[in-house]
Amino acid sequence: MREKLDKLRDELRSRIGVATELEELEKTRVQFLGKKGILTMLMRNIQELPVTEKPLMGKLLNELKQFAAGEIEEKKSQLLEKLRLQKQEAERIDVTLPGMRFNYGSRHPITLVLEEIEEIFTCMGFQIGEGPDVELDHYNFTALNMPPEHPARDMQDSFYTDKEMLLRTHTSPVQIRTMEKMAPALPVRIIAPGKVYRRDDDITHSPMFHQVEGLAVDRGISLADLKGTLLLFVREMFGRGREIRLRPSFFPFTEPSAEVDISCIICNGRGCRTCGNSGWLEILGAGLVHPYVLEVCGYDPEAVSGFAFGMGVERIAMLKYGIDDIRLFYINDLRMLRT
Ligand code: 2NM
Repeated sequence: MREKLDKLRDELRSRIGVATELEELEKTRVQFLGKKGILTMLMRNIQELPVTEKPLMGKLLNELKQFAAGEIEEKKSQLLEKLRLQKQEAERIDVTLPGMRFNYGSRHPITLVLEEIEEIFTCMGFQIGEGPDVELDHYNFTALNMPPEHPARDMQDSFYTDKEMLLRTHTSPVQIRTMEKMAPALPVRIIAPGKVYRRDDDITHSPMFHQVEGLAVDRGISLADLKGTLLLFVREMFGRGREIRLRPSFFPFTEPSAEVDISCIICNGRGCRTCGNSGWLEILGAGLVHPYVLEVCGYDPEAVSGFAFGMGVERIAMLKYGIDDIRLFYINDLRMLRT
């Protein structure tokens, strides 16, 4: 019997020694210590032994059971520790690996140019004015010296929403509303940035685009004030060396009126494809506010005068960023938003 226990102890030792998995170890435990395990059975059999052997065998068997339980428990914690280390290794984070790249948001070129124009004019003392995109034709046309029969009011050119309302075709109605509200207070110095709408669609025209218009009204405002203001703006916007020239033109709401050119930002005036070999780029319309417009708005054209100008934001952004099709601004091409 003693030899048998020694053999069992050896077998247990080697079984535990080779066990590499928890399941394997558990199987061994059940085989030796489970309800029907070898050691449990032997314990029961002690009843049948001669009374002289019982105490010794009982003692030896108990020792073996305790030994088995202790060894198995120890091996179990070794295996658990091994598993824990494996798991930790597998989950280890390499903090030296490059991080995930985010797609940062950025501002659209139209927004950038708009903000740049606003910054330049607010630094010169202009306020920013706003108004509705859907306008009364009174503010969009009539007050700007375009009476009901005027050709620019053609249904073919504008988006009317009903008989006397339309999507504004320029931001001038903001200037009209501002003068109307302020009159007869002086001076008026505002710019009106925003969306405007015209029935037009090709590589240089979009049915919705952005304009900034400016207005200054005071006693003694002259063409010289207009030219000086625009020269300052152009040199801030396009660079110190820029020149401008004013060519006579016509708008119903200004008299006299002018188209304003800047020396070509590509060739510096020498002549290139962008400026059509002329050395000049047309970027603004301007003039002295027509006496009729001042009068409609509540100012005395005998006592005050004003200059006004307007520019297309898309056209400036196209020149500045070398974009050749206006529609590229509106198709949500992400390249527009990468710096
Ligand atoms: C332009 C050209 C010339 C203009 C005139 C006015 C107002 F309301 F004061 F009469 N606002 N903007 C104006 C003048 C706009 O855009 C090419």
